[in-house]
Amino acid sequence: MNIEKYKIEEYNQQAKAKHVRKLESLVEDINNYHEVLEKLIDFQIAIPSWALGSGGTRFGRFPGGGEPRSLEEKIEDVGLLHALNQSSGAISLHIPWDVPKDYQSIKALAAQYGLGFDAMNSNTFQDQPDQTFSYKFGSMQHVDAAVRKQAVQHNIEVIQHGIELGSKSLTVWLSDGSCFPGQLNFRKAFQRTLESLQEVYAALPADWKIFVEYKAFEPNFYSTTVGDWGQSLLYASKLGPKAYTLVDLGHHLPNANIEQIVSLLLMEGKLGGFHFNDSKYGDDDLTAGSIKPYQLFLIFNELIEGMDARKMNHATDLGWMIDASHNVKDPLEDLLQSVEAIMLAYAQALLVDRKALSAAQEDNDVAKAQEILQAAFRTDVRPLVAEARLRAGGALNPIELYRSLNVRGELIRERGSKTVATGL
Ligand code: PSV
Ligand code: MN
Ligand code: MN
Repeated sequence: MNIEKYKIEEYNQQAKAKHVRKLESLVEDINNYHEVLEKLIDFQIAIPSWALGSGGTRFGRFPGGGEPRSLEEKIEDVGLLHALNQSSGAISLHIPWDVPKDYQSIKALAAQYGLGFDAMNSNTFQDQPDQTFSYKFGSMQHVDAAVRKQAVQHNIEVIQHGIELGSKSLTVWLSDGSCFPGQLNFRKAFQRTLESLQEVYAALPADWKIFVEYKAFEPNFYSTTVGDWGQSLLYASKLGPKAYTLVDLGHHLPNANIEQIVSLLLMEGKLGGFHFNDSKYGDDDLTAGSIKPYQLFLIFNELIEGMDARKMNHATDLGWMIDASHNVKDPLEDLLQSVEAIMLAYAQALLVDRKALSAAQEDNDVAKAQEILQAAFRTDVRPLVAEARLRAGGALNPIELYRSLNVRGELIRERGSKTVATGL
């Protein structure tokens, strides 16, 4: 399915008067309006291929129908999102779920929708049917060198797929760890993992990055071998300049101060990118901004502060990606909501009066500092984000148009109601 340009324009035409009214009153108070608008237009958030179907829990799964059955259909779905919001210009693939049969035709299809290929993801947390050794007791940390070699080889294959597609990064998330005290020698596990990662690092092209994603728990519940940002930073530092830490918002212990982690990783030049999602309890993979929108804003506040201090390009110097799962919502609607929440947090953080904040901090004026942050956070920036979308050729309200065009109904008609997307 395709959403033709004229349908977006028609929709925008009838929604425009109301939008302009709201925008005008907001713009009066923003002195860097054009700069903010341009940054919003440039900002793109990659969509994970595995989030296009209904997720599930270990208790069950309730698919909604019309899910993508192939890599081609996953690209088509991201194309639909991008047509609507003009902010989802890349897809992130997970191997072996998304092995391309023909690179040229996959690349051509993505280009047709204006999409690029974001970070490639390897998978050594599941056993595949044709695999020689099991990852039951880990992959890169495994006591058996043959298992480690298999995991390294898989990652090198993932890099090779990525090179063919024009991706520039590899994200490695390892489920390695232990379930019980005594199961694992932490030092040996770390060293074996490091050696395995070094072999993968050696296979990276010169212009590639490797992102080391950390996670405190699950599926191992006693220890995780890349368990937190400290461990990830250790690996990334030992690996070299192409290695960075990746922050997935759901991978921390409760109440972790993620914005502070972000600030320090940026200071060290070792923040690589993000997996956006939200959570109340653990790695819940809920819609970004659905539970803790203030936290998302505070993270963007530190991102902008740190990126500007290092003169980094907001849009291109870090990897921005969603990593979410949808148990009860239409996955495409959920992804539109996540992208919108990320854009809103980014826009609000762009409005922070940085000079005044810095002065308040230097004066120990705690109340003033809070007033400054919350003034930005409480600004309704929805018209601003909508205006950026409008100028980029997207829809003023993507979900409203998605529903009025009955996109899901059309996908069910084309693909059927009993489809299962590959992924988790
Ligand atoms: C693990 O929880 C994770 O966040 C990693 O990024 C995986 O690659 C992804 O989920 C999908 O399983
Ligand atoms: Mn993740
Ligand atoms: Mn996760």
